Amino acid sequence: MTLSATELSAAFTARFGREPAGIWAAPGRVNLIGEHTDYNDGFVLPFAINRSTAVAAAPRRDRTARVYSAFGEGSLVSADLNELSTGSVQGWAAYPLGVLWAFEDRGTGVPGLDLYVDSDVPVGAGLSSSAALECAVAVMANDLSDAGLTGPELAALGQRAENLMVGAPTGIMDQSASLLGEEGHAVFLDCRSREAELVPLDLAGSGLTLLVIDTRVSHEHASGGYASRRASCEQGAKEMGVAALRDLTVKDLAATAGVLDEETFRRVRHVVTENARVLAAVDILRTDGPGKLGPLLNESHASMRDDFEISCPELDLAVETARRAGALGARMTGGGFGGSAIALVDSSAADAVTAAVSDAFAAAGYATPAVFTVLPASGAGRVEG
Ligand code: GAF
Repeated sequence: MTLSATELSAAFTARFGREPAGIWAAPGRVNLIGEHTDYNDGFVLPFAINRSTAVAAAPRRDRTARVYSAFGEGSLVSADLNELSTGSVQGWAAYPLGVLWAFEDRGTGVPGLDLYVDSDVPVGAGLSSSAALECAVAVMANDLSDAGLTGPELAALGQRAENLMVGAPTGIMDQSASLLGEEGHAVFLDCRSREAELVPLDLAGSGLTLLVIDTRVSHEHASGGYASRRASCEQGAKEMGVAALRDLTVKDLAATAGVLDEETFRRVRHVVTENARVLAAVDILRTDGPGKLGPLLNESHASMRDDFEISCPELDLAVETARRAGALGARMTGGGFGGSAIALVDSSAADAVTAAVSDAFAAAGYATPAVFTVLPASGAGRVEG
């Protein structure tokens, strides 16, 4: 959130003419490793970041939901809770109103609401600004309706809002990271069983910095690329006779090559090897610590660039330049086709890597990237004070 709790409360009052009942916030996420594995029932290792979306809220006596976002020129969207149905809201308000719809749709009634949204999670940067907004609304609605839903249940509601109201066929990773994250930890999630485990990720204590390089190339999950990769994975699983690509191991790949067409084989190879890399990364974090993750990050990027084909020239330049300037490892993070790369660096090299990436982008004629540090932070909840 960009505003303090006091400022957000005052902004709510200025907009709606009364005090909010409370403020709730949910973080964006960086995915350390495990890309496009979540909707294949696989493994992911994201962490909640120290950038969040906050919602000041107060219940209303009627069935109206009004949601205001200060983002851009500011906009207020109003809807009748009784009229919400899949696809009935367009634009940014589909995320918050989609969550309220998902509550109602499962039989958990929510009150009419006034909401004021504030965020410092960059939009379109692959850091899950959408999940942050969904999860902030989800924890708020959970509290104000006394529903008592668990983090995994709220994550599923956020995903449902995104799939059915927004129309983006995304998986469960982002909402899980935003809800289940803890300071100093990554969230190791089995997307089939939905079991989550916190794995220590002590960057500062290891003398490391994790840089996010936002290429400013915007991505859009509701459009073609993401959905077509998901369709290829489902096709591959079907042709291999498994419920999901999670059921294939690296040893199965040789046999797979003879069955699938060349492109589907590469899509499948990415998911199967990426799952293995997540498991290896968890082992490394538990034994050697984050300083040894570099090679896995690099392999993951190559797999996304060459096999899954979801990188872009700006992401590749960010990753290659960061490595040449001394990063231990780097990869694109998130859904791809733009957004951000991450670079794991010795803290002493952070400035040099940042400068090298900025220079390389200028030399290539690309927009100036935003390069900043993130830390593993706590998940969504009520903001005190
Ligand atoms: C996006 C989606 F929302 C996630 O579910 C996940 O599939 C990710 O892309 C790729 O790993 O963030």
